[in-house]
This record gives sequence, structure tokens and C-alpha cells, in this order.
Amino acid sequence: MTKMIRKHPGLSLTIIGAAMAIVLATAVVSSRATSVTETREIVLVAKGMAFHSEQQPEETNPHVKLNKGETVKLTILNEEPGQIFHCFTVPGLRLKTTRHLMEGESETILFTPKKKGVFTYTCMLHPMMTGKISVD
Ligand SMILES: [Cu+2]
Repeated sequence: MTKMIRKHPGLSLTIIGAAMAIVLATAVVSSRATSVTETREIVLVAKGMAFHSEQQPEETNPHVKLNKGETVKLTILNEEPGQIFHCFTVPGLRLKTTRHLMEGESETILFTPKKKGVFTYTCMLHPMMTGKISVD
């Protein structure tokens, strides 16, 4: 006579239940993460040996205005034709691109200004590409 090997009928259901609980918990966490406060998005385009922004098209090296404590997503985009590198640095806010950007390249810096003041930004390779960032 052969003995039937009895499986634990409840065990697999318990495992499925636990897996579903993990999935549900993950869904709750990710939906919370997306409901954070708004982010200010700024794109500075380096072109013609100056910075330009879509928000202030009439201004070269525009005066960028931020609020203390807000999340800022700043993208630096090099649209300079002719193999000219550009970068971006704000020493007063300890911000800078990690590298020099070639034509067509961009870098996004995510930061939160923690102090009020007026700070100077510049391209280290072209000192005339200089403007101000105000934090109120
Ligand atoms: Cu430059």
C-alpha cells in the first residue's frame, strides 16, 4: 500500500495571502509618495553665449525667482551649435552641474533652497553667462 503524501492545504493559501498583503501595502506607500507638494520646473537653455528660459523669453540670463523651501527641478540644456561646452554653477546655493555639457546634452538638478537671498549663477567656462537667482 502506498501512503498518500498529504500537503498542507492551508499553507499555499497563506503564502498567497501574505504576497497580496505586501502588494497592497506597496500600492498604499507609492500612492502617498506621489501626493507631495508641487515642484517648480525651470529649464535654462544655453544658446548664443547666454542662458534663456521659456518663462522669460525676452530676458537673456534671466533673473530666476524662487521661494525658500520649495522643491525646484532645474534643467540646464545646451543648445549651442558648434561643439561649445557649457556648465552651470551657483556657488551661493552650492549647486552645479556634474560636468560640462555638449550640444544637445542636459542635466537636471533637484534642490530645495533653504535660505533667502540673491545668488549669482554662471557658466564657469564663459563668465559673461551670468545671472541672478532670488530666493524669497
Ligand atoms: Cu558656457
